[in-house]
Amino acid sequence: MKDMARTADDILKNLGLTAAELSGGSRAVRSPIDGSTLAEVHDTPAGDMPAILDRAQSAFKAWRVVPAPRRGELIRLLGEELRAAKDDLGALVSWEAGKITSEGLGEVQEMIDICDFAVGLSRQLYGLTIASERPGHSMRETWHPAGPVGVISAFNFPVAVWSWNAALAIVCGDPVIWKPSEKTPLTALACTKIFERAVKRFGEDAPEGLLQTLIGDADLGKTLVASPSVPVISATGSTRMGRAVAPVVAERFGKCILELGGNNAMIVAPSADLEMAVRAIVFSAVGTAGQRCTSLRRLIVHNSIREDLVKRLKAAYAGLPIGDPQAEGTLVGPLVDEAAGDAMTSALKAAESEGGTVHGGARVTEGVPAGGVYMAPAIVEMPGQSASVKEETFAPILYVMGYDDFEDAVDMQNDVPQGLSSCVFTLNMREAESFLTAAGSDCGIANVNIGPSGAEIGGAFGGEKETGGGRESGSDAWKSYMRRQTNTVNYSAELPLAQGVKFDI
Ligand code: UN1
Repeated sequence: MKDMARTADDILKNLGLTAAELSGGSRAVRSPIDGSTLAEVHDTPAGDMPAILDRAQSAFKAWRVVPAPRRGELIRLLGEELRAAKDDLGALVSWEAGKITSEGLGEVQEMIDICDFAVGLSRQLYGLTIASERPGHSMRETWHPAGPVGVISAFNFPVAVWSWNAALAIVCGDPVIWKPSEKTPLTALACTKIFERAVKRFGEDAPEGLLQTLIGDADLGKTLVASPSVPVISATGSTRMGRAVAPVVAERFGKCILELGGNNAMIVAPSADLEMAVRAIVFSAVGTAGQRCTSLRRLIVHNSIREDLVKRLKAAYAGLPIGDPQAEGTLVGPLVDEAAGDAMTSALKAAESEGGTVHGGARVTEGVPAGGVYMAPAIVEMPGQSASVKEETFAPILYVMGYDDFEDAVDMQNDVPQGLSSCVFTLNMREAESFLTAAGSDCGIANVNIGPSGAEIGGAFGGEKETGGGRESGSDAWKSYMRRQTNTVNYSAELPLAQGVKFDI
C-alpha cells in the first residue's frame, strides 16, 4: 500500500521548494506514474545566460584558491544534508522519474557515496614528482581547477549523475552549471536547495554561484555547450545528443566527458550458475523499466542451455509485479512517457520483421495507475544480431541470441556501436579471465558473474565507442575536472638546457 501521507506536495515542501517556485510557470511537470501534474515550474530565461556565465567565472576565481580539503568540507556537509533528505529526495525521484521506491532511495545513496568519496579525494588531488635530467632541477606535476563545469544530465538518473559530477567538480575547485533533463526539473530544484543548505552551513568562503541550475529545454543547454568560459562539459544522454555536443565543445577546444548510449550484453556460458544468472538478468533487464544506460539489452547464451534459460526467464517474467512504483512489492514501474512506450512497440515490431520471436512487450492497463505508460518487459529470441539489436531502445527489451564458440560470443558482444557495460556468467576461469583481457570485452565496464548495471561509485564509470569515452565517478575520473601543469624548478646557479642543447650568448 502506498503511504498516503507522502504526497508529492508534502515531499516538495519538506525539501524546501516554495509555492512560488512550483506554480505559475510555463513548464508543467508530469509524473510518469499517473500523468498527474506535479508542478508548473519557471524556465530560466535565455537572457539570463550571460549573467549566469559571469557569476560562474567570479565563483571560480574565489573558489579555486580555497584549499581543496576545505572545499571537501562543503561536500561533507552536502553528504550530511543528503542523508537527512534521503527519504524525501528518493520519493521525489520516484514521483518524477517513475522509479520504484527502493531504486529512488538507491539513487540518493549513490549521491551520498560519491560525497564520501569526494571528501577523501579532496585531500588526495595528487600530482607526480618526476626526475629531471638536469642537475639542480626538480620536476613535478600539479593539478589545478579547470574552471566552471557544465553538467547535462538525463531523466533516468536525475540526481545521481549530477552528484557524481558536482561532488568531484566542487572539490576540484570548479563551480557547476547544471542543465537537468527537461523531464525532471523538480529533483534538480530539490538538489539545488539541498546544496544551498550545505553552502549556508559551510560559511562565508563559499562564493555565490557555486551551483547554478538551468530549467528549460535544449536551447539553454546549447548556450552552455557553446560557452568558451565553460572549459568542461559533462553530458549524459543519448548518442544523438553527444554527437550534437561534442563538435561544438571541440571547436572551442573545451573538454567533454560524454556518457552516452549503452547496448549492454551478458554472455551465459554452459558452466554458469543459472539460478544466479536469472536473478542478475531480471534485475538488469527490467530494473528501472529498462531505462538505465547500463540496462541489460542483449543475452548471448550458449546453445546447449539456451532453451532452458529462456524457459526460466519466461517464468520469472510472468510473475513480475508491474504497476505503481510506490506500491510495496512492485518491481516494474512505468516508462517515462508515451514516446518511450511507442519506441518500445516499434522496436519490437522491427525485431519481429527481422525474424525475432517476441514474448511479452504489450502495454499493461489492468491493475496499474491510469495515465502512466506501463509495459510488460519483453524477451525477444533473435536469429542473430540484426539491425534493431544494435540500437539502444530505452525500454525493457531483452534480445536473446545463441552461440557455440566462446570466442564468437565475445565477438558478438563487441559487435555493436556502443561500448558501456558487459558481463559474463561462467565458472570457467579461462573464459572469465579472457573476457577481461585486451582481446575480450571492448566496454568501459566488464564484469564476471554479476549483471552489467548497478555499478558502485568507486570505479570509473563510462564506456567506449558511441558511449563517448568519458569517465565519471570514482578512480581517477577527477582528473577530467582539473588542468594539469608540469613544473620545472631550477635551484642551481647554472642554466643547463634540456637535451644538451648549447645556446651561449
Ligand atoms: C545511468 O543509467 O546513466 O551502474 C547511470 C548503474 C548506476 C548508474 C547508471 N550506478 O546502473
